[in-house]
Amino acid sequence: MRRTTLLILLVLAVALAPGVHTAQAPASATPLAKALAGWQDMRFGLFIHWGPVSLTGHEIGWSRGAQTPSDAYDALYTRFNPVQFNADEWARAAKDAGMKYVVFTAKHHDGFCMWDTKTTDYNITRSPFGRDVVRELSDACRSHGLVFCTYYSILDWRHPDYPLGSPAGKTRKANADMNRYAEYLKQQVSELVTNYGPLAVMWFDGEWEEPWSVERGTDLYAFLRRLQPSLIINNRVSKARAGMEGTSAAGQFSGDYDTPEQRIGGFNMGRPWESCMTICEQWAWKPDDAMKPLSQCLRTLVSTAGGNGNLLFNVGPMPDGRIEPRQVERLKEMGAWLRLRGESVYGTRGGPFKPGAWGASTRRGTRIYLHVFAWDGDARTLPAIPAKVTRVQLLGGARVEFTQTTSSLTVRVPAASRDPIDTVIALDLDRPAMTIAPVEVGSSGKAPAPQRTR
Ligand code: JFZ
Repeated sequence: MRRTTLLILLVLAVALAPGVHTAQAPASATPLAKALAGWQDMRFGLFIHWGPVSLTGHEIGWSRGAQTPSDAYDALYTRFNPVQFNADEWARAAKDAGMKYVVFTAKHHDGFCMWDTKTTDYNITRSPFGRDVVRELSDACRSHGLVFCTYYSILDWRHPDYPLGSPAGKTRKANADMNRYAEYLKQQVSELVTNYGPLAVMWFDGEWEEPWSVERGTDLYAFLRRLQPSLIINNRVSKARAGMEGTSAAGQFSGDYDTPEQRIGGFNMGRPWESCMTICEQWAWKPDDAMKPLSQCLRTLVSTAGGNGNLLFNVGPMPDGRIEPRQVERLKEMGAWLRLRGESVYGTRGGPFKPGAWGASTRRGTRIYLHVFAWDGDARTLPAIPAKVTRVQLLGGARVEFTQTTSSLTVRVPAASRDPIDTVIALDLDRPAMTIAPVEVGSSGKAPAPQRTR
């Protein structure tokens, strides 16, 4: 009897001891987990692709050895003098857009360094401009309350030690040494983290080429994790990414979050993700590039948040250092909308209704925000949820007619009260919104019909 009691106590003690069930300490305790949750709360960031290539109007990195011969490309920096560059204006543009963080191309595939680095002379301080752009931008971001992050290309088509070259990694260099290159890369990223940090995110890219490996990625990740325990590192540090979908293969080392490119990522409550997307078509500046209409910009942001992702929205500043005025204007329009509707985006999580042509939903506390794009007359019907809706309001005021049955929810808003881009409706529930399992929304607005066998 006494032995049984002791045994029970022992089992209980082991079972209740922290950290016994999971391999690590509770996720919420680590600096990384905290940083990731805070980064998810921000939801919207500015991506900036810039360098001497803006002088040509062609794509950064990719145009080397293609539209621009490599020698000419590599000499562009000798006449790069963007005298109208003003980091405060860039930071203000991000701020006015309602963005919370900035990711800047410290080094793209062409290998040119936009900071004052000791590792190579191929950097901005050797240009006629002579100013440390990463320094000025990181300072400006901090003084405007924005979080600063760097983009860094693992591949470097110009560096003699990196085995592949332009165009697009299709040529091979004779005396390359990948081990020596990996040391150079580590010195560079440690300069960025140490001299310009703490950074919120190290946004790697260019991992797909053959010289990079999971082993090198794992080593680089550990190296950075030691330098800054709270640093968020995207999945392009490793090799697990499945093309432009940007999702990582399960069980493979893949950094801290997924990176769908030029598309809205799939609904995912489990793994953090961020869609990167251009405001026009090219990453770097291109004259008269086709700019996305405001409705598309906002619906992209809201659908991303509705799928539980972040949006990293890209501008390519001009060779004189300014962001195109029409792009600044578009960003302002997004910010104006967010100033009125931001509570339905910032600090929310996606779901429970999965995004689609109908709209999207976000949630926080006991509230669900419906973002309705498409109406059926004055109505939007959605599948039932296992919660009682206690109050319904249109963000911005007007009355909403609402009915809840065992099989569906319907909101009705007259055209005059709807926002042609996104009508946001707050549903207050009798329980925490995060307890509700994800709900598929069929094209009719009802739950999709059961799959028929063909
Ligand atoms: C990459 C970069 O190449 C691009 O310039 C930009 O920085 C973006 C955010 O990330 O995107 C890619 C990567 C690979 C291909 C195309 C775009 N590819 O292999 O065709």
